Amino acid sequence: MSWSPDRTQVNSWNEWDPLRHVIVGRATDCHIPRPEPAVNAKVPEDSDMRGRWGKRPQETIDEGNELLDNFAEKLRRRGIRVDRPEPIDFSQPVLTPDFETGSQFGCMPPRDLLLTVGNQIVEATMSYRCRWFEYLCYRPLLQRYWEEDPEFRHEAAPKPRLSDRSYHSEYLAHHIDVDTRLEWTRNRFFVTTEHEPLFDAADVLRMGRDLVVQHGFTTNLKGIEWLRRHFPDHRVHAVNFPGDPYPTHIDATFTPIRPGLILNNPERRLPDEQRPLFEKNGWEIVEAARPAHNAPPPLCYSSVWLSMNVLVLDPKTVCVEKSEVFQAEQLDRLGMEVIEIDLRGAYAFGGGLHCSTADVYREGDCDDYFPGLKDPSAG
Ligand code: DAV
Repeated sequence: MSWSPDRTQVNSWNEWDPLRHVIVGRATDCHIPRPEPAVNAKVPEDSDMRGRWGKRPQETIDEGNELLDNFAEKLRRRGIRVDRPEPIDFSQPVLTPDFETGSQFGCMPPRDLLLTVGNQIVEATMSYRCRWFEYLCYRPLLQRYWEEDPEFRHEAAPKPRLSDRSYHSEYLAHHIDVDTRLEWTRNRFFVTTEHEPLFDAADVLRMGRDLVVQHGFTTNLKGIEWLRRHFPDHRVHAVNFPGDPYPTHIDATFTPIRPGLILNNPERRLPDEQRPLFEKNGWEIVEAARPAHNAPPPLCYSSVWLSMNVLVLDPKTVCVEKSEVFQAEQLDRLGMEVIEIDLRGAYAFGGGLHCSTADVYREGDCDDYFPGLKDPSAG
């Protein structure tokens, strides 16, 4: 069925088909989380966020919101429908029978939480305690889509308990040097255990009939198995990237641009034994350009590799952060029209252009981009 701006329809099978309807997050009331196992594991030893928590400085929130509003407006001017979440009061604690944490996170990166596959949007389990209730910010939108689109399947993965059994206590150590971290992640010893299924939506790349999922801090093998059982018509592939000491989300590491072309972070190379899946199916894996910055902006969880966190609008057009000149040059050379978006001042709230968006509608169907693999429904 074709797209009409007057009708709500949920449909998105991949990361590159023409984008028509998207959610863009907000920085409002965003908090730095209190210490908790999964957050501590992600914050680098030398980060200015260590030992700090509570509401972020209001002037940074105002700047972040202005940039996100401008981004949304730029997309609207290209004819894309843009919806925004409704922040809840993130100063409220999260209290369950299994854990308690004093405040919450925010709703800037919808990509982390919402996994759109065809006519479904799945609320991910998440693995940070402070993000347990984040789905509430998106419920007004998801309920509206549910009312307006009779085909829309609103799904939620089983809420995890996130008791201490979900985290490896070794990661609670006050200081872990980078070599130890690299050895742990090379051996796939991540902060999350296999006690229960856990995944963040931003660990999943949607590539038509194939879902490529990063096994790392925020997604465990049971989370990947949950996705496999939930999407029986898809082939689900686990990947991991040993050079990353803090493997959280795939979208600053492995970025598909269009059918046949994927950028890989040169410091987080896809291991040799995992490359044939792509290379034998006509995908070229290209090393991404260097980031333009030596350090992330203040109070930011993410690495400088948000340079790769681009938003593809269609197979010829891509949004790149304005200051990421090397990434823009490379994509231009690869034949893409590059649209510059000023968003670095919003990175601290949870990521870049891909993180701060979640697909609702992209044109196109569920195609097979890995023709050498057997049909998923053939069992
Ligand atoms: O490189 O720090 C950021 C990805 C956020 N969704 C990184 C990963």
